[in-house]
Amino acid sequence: MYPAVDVAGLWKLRNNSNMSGNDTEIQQDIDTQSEDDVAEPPMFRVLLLNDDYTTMDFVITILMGVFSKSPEEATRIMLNVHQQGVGICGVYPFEIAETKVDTVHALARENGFPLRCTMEKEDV
Ligand code: TYC
Repeated sequence: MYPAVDVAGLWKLRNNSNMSGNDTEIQQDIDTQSEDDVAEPPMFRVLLLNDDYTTMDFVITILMGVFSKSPEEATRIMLNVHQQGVGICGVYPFEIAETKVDTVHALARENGFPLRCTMEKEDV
């Protein structure tokens, strides 16, 4: 007895061996696009802004605790923000950047500081 299903036909379908040249190109375009989408999520810079009231020690503590910087790197970034007005704390996917901004604001308010933090999309 022969099987009720066309095994050879299904095998061809599975291997795309029945595709015309044009179908194959379209399928490759789709494959390439979805690979790019998965590989490169948009990234966001998290920026710290200077003010006249937040203590240097508090900013260093934030950079170490929220952005995982070493004491030396945290001090360098803090001084850069103090002198230039703004500085980059790190670059993250959207939701992580947003959570870090919220965490900085929450810790600053809890401790009575007006420290501000913002995020901006990186150019692709
Ligand atoms: N300018 C603040 C001071 O002199 C220090 C400071 C640095 C505040 C960085 C905020 O993001 C900041 N105490």
